[in-house]
Order: sequence, then C-alpha cells, then structure tokens
Amino acid sequence: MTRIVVLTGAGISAESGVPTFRGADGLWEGHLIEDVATPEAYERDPDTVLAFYDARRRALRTVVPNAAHLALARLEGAIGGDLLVVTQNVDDLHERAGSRNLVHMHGELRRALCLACGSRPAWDEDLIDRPACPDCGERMLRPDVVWFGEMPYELGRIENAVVAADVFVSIGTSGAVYPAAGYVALASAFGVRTVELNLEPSDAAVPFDDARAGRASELVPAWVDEVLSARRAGAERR
Ligand code: BJW
Repeated sequence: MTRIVVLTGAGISAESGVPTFRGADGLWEGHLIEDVATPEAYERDPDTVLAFYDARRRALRTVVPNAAHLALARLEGAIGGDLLVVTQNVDDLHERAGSRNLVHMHGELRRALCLACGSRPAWDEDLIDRPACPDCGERMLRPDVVWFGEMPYELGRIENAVVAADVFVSIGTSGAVYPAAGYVALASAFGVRTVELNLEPSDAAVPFDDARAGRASELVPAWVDEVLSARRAGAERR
C-alpha cells in the first residue's frame, strides 16, 4: 500500500474564493501577514484582530469546496488511512469536501481558544463582544489559529507520517512559513518521493522530484486519477 502525506496551503482554497496570503489579493490590506498574525499584534490591538477573524469566519459561509478538495476526499474514500492531509489552512473546506484523516496544523477559524482554561470549543459566532467560554465562563476567547512564534498543532504526528510515507505532495503553498516549508527537505532526506502541485513553482529549499504548474482544481483531480489507476494496475498484477 502506498502511504501518502498531502500538505495543503492557501492555494487549494483560492479557487473557492478564499484569498491567499502572499498573492496580489493577499490579506490584511497593506500589511504583511508576518507583521500582524502575531500574539504581539493581538495584545496591542485585540479589537482589530478579533474583527478580522470574525469577518473571515463569517466569509466561510459563502464559499464551498472546489474540485481539488473534493478530489482529496475521493482519494481518502478509496485508500482510507493510507492518506493523511495536513493543511495549513484555517478554513473548513477539506472537511466539508469529506476529508476526515486531516490535521489543521495552523488551527481552525471555526474553533476558539480560551486563554483562561486552554479549552478549544467549536465556535461559529463572533468573538469581538468577548463571549464567555462554555467550559470555564471566563471572557478570554481568541481565535484558535497559530500565529508567528506559536507552536503549530500535532507536529510529532505530522513528522512521523512524512518520514514513513512513500509520497509527499505539496499543494498550493508558497513554502514561506516553517515548519511546514521544511517538510519537503525532511521527506527527501528519508527517501520519500516529493511532488508539488502549484500555480507556479515555489521557492522550496530542496527541489521536488516532480513539480507541476497549474490550477489546483485541475492538477489535483488529475493526480488523484493517476494514483488510483496506478494502484488498480498494481492490484491486477498481484
Ligand atoms: C495556487 C492557486 C491555485 C494560488 N492553484 N496553487 C527564520 C527561518 C525559519 C523559520 C523562521 C524564521 N523566523 C521565524 C521563523 C518561524 C516562523 C516562520 O516560518 N517565519 C517565516 C516568515 C520565515 N514560523 C512560526 O513562527 C511558526 N511556529 C514555529 O515556528 O514554532 C516554533 C517551532 C516549530 C517547530 C519546531 C521548533 C520550533 C508558526 C507559523 C504560523 C503561521 N500562521 C499563518 C496565519 C494563520 C492564521 C490565519 O490564517 O490568519 O498561517 S501565516 C500564513 O502563512 C498562514 C498560512 O497557513 C501560512 C502559509 O501560507 P500559504 O498557505 O503557503 O499561502 P501563500 O499565500 O504564502 O501561498 C499560496 C500559494 O498558492 C502560492 O504558492 C501560489 O502560487 C499558490 N496558488 N492560487 C494552485 N488556484
């Protein structure tokens, strides 16, 4: 069985209408994401940060998964636990497409993080009015997203999966943010075949074995078809 780890970034959701971070339509109008997605920015001006994430959480209601998200869910339907999707995205388009074996390493817009008790309740409402935490009652909820300088989620699980995989596939990410940007080098060091599907080749520190340029909505379904026909051919030979 081929074990596959897929890393996704903002590019996979771009065709659903979710803006990327470093493209021409980048977020935070006039600000670098590196300057504002930090705990320091939140301490300095929590209302601006909460309002920004409230708006993005509400915007999720207007977007739907595209052919790339659906293709990954189709692949999981066919190969089950042999596929792990690791997303840097805080949207919920992978799960709405049907992916279940999924890690949100940079957190989730539809979850809050309580700074008083540490709980991470599912959250669909605005945070700007300082609602009470459903677990401890304190009014110290922030978005459950990972800002610069904070530790991403489930790094041990991700790294174990990358080094044990047969194929590592990077989809729609610029490779500008670590530790995710380092997974191609980690995979290569362990002899894992690496594939990139991106609008344009990223600035990866280590070249991918196979780099394909184009839209995720076209490249991902085609790659999934390839994987599934290779598995069928392998099964027929056995
Ligand atoms: C398409 C497409 C289409 C478009 N089809 N493709 C110096 C060296 C190394 C590291 C550091 C350093 N200084 C500081 C660091 C660490 C820092 C870091 O990496 N900084 C960099 C600026 C250098 N990292 C951290 O602080 C992280 N934590 C950490 O390191 O903890 C310590 C630690 C970890 C591990 C071991 C030991 C210690 C935390 C990083 C948190 C990132 N958070 C954000 C915000 C999340 C909340 C929110 O959404 O608001 O996460 S920043 C932002 O960037 C977001 C994204 O997940 C992340 C990556 O962006 P992504 O997805 O790649 O998007 P883009 O826009 O950059 O690229 C889109 C791509 O899509 C492009 O390539 C397009 O071509 C493509 N595309 N349309 C296909 N249709």
